[in-house]
Amino acid sequence: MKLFFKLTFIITLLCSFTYAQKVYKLTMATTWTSTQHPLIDTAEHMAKLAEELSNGQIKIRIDASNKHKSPFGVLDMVKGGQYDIAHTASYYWKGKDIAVLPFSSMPFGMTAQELYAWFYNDGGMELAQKVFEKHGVYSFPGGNTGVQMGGWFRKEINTLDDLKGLKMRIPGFAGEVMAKLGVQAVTINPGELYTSLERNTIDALEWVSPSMDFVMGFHKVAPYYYTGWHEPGTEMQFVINRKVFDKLPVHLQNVLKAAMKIAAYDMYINNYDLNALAWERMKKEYPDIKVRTFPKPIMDALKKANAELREEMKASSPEMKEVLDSQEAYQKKLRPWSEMSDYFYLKDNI
Ligand code: PYR
Repeated sequence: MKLFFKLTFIITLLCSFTYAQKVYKLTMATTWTSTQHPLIDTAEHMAKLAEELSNGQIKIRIDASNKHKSPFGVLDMVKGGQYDIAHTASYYWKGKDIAVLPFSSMPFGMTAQELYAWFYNDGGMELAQKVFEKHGVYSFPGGNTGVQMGGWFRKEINTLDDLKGLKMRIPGFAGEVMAKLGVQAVTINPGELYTSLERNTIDALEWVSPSMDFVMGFHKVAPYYYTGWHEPGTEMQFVINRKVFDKLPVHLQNVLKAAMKIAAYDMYINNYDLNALAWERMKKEYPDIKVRTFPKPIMDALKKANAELREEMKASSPEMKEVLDSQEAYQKKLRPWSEMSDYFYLKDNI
């Protein structure tokens, strides 16, 4: 009998070793501060999903930028192994590599649905891995803002001359386009936007749209709120250190991919809701906000500068050419359907 109990004990012990699941503790740095919703929520949602879907095998600790103090250093920190993952936006790395720009958003480019279709159905994801390989990371979509507003301006912009010399926070390709029209375009990290506008370090800025702009209070300093042209569907980004990802068991790699995909799409949906609610409140509580669209000569000049810049960038980087050509061809293929569906529906029902 004693022997029977001993054997049962040994078998139970062996079984528990066999089935004990290794826990993988990962770290994530965000470009956002801990109060920048819904961006920070997307990072947290992804971490929670990864833990739940892996049955506790993945645990991700998140450090927001107020902790690690380097909002625009997160790509380097993931590459260098200080963090395993970052939640950020691809276009912040344009100074390192121009070919990263189209993975966020391009002026007059694809909307959120179109961009997601490109990522998942037309090779966008594979191109992202090709471009980001030299940066030591894998790159995945990290949540879309939808169409962004053109920004907050202290003064009304009536002519091209009004743009000349204007110091504006505007990241990505749009910053380059604005620069062609004489704007002094700068990229200021998200944690310092309000102070920069309030202290006149800049004359204008664009951040996102009502969901994220309202809480920042920009309307108290710069009352002109312009409609968008420059970021028709901006995709955030998860980057993961390649060595860390490659070492994970395949089922956990798949869990992470699923968690990122769900978190990204959930942000897109949630942000739509948050935008509508915030805009309703803004109109009611701050009727002095003046919504404007850039006059046609300015829009025409922006389109011309954008087209010229795209050709210049293609000539300067074969990788940028490959990504832009792929997006251009796909946008051309999708637009007749976008017109037939969303455009005609909304045009007749607003
Ligand atoms: C921006 O940095 O402007 C974003 O839209 C995230």
